[in-house]
Amino acid sequence: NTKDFPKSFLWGASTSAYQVEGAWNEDGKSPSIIDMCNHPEGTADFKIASDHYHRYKEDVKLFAEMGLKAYRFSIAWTRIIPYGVGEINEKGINFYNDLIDELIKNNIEPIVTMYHFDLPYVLEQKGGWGNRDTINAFLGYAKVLFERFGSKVKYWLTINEQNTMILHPGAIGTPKGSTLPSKKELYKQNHHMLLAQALTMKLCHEMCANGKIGPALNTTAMYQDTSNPDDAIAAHNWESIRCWNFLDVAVKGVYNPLAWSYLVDRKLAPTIQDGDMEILKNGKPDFVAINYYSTATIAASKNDASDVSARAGDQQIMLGEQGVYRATENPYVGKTKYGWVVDPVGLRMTLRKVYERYNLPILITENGIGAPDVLEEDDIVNDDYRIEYIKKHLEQLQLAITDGVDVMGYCPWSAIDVVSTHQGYGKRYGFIYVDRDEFDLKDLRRIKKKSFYWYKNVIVTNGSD
Ligand code: BGP
Repeated sequence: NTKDFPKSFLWGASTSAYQVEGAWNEDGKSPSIIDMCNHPEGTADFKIASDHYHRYKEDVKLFAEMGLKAYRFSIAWTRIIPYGVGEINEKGINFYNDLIDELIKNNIEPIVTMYHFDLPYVLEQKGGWGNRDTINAFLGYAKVLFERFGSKVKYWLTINEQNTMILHPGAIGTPKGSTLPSKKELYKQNHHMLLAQALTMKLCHEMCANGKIGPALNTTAMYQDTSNPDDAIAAHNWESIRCWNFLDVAVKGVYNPLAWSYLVDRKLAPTIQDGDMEILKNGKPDFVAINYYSTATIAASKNDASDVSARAGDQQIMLGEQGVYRATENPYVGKTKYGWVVDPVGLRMTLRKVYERYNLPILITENGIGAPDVLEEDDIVNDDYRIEYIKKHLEQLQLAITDGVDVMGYCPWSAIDVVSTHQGYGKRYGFIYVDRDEFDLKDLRRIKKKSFYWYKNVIVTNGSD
C-alpha cells in the first residue's frame, strides 16, 4: 500500500536572490561575483531579473493563493554585509525582514538559503573561497542572519550546490577578465567552504533554539551503463566523487575515502590544518537537502579525450572525465529541450540512497523542468509538460516515502519565473509567468500558468490528487 504524504509535509517552491530579485545595486547592495561575470550573448542579465525586490508583496500574495506551505529563497550576502565583513546594511536587513514577515503572515514557512552562488565581489578580490579568511567572513555573515532572523526562520540551508561550484565552476559563470581556477585551487576552496559550513551548522544550534540546518547539494544517483563490472566501478567512483564526497563531510565530518584517494592520487587534495577535522566533526546537520534534476548513466573510461567529448554540449554536470568515467545515453529516460535527463524513478533511487546512507530527513529543495513557455492570448500559459514532469516525480517521491524514506518537503524550482543561470528567460521553470523578454522588460506582469492551478490542488489535497 502506498503511504500518504505526511501531514506536516512542506509543500513549497524555490528561488534564489540573484535570479529573482533584480535591484542589483540598490539600497546599499554591493556587486557579487555573479554581477561581475561575463554574460552569455543574447540572454537577459541579472540586473532587473523578475524585480521581486520591488514586487515581493504581490509575489507572496500569489504564493499564498497557490497554497504554498513553504518558500525557499536565498539571502544575498551583498545586501546584508556589502563589504563582505564588518558594517551591516540595515536596508538589506529590512528587505528580508519584511519578506519573512509577509511570508509568516500568509502562513508560509520561510526556508532560507544563506549562500546561492553569490559571493561578495570584494571578497573575491581578496582570494575568494581560496582565502581562509573567507571562512570567518561567512561565519560573521551567518551570525548576523541568526541574530536578526533566527527567531522567525526555522529552516536554514548553508550553501547551495557546492558540488556544482567545485566540479563545474563554469556553470555559474566566468568572471570577467579571469580564467576559471585550477582543480587544485577548487578543492582548496571546497575545503574552506566545508569548514565554513560545519562552523555555521554549529553556530545555528548555539544561537537558534528551534533552528534546523542542512547542506543543499545537487544530488544524483548514478546508473552503470551495462552489466560490465568495469562500468559498475566507474559509476560507483563517480557517485562518490560527485555526491558523497560533499555529503559525507557535511553529515559525518569525514571525507569520503574513495574520493579522497582520487584527490590524493591526482595531487588535488587540500591541505588539512591542525584542528580542521575536529571542526568538520563538530558541525552536524538536522536534515539533508537535495536538488534533483537528472540521473547520469556511467560507463568505464576509455582513458582518452573522448571520455569528455562524448557528452560535450549536454548537461554540464555530467560531462565525463578522462580516466575516471564516461557518461552515456540511457534509452530508458527522457530529456528536456536542453538535454537534461528526465528520470522520475531516479528521484526515488536518489532518495533511497541518501536516506540509507545518512538516516536524516530529506528536504527536496529543487526539481523542475526548464522550458521556453509561451504566453498565449487571454493570458494563458499551457505548461502541461511541467504538470506531467512534477506529477511523475511526486509519484516516485511517494513511492520513496512508502519505501521508508523520511522526506520533509518538496520545493520545486521555481516558485515564479527567474533568470536561468545562463539561459535567460528563454528557459523558464516557474508556476507564475513573468511577462518580460530577454531585453524588453515590458511590464513584468505576473500571470498564473496552468501548473499554478494544478499545484494548488496538489497541495490542498496533500498530494493525493
Ligand atoms: C540549479 C541551481 C539554480 C537553478 C537551476 C536550474 O543548479 O541551483 O540556481 O537555476 O539549477 O538551472 P538553469 O537555470 O541553468 O536551467
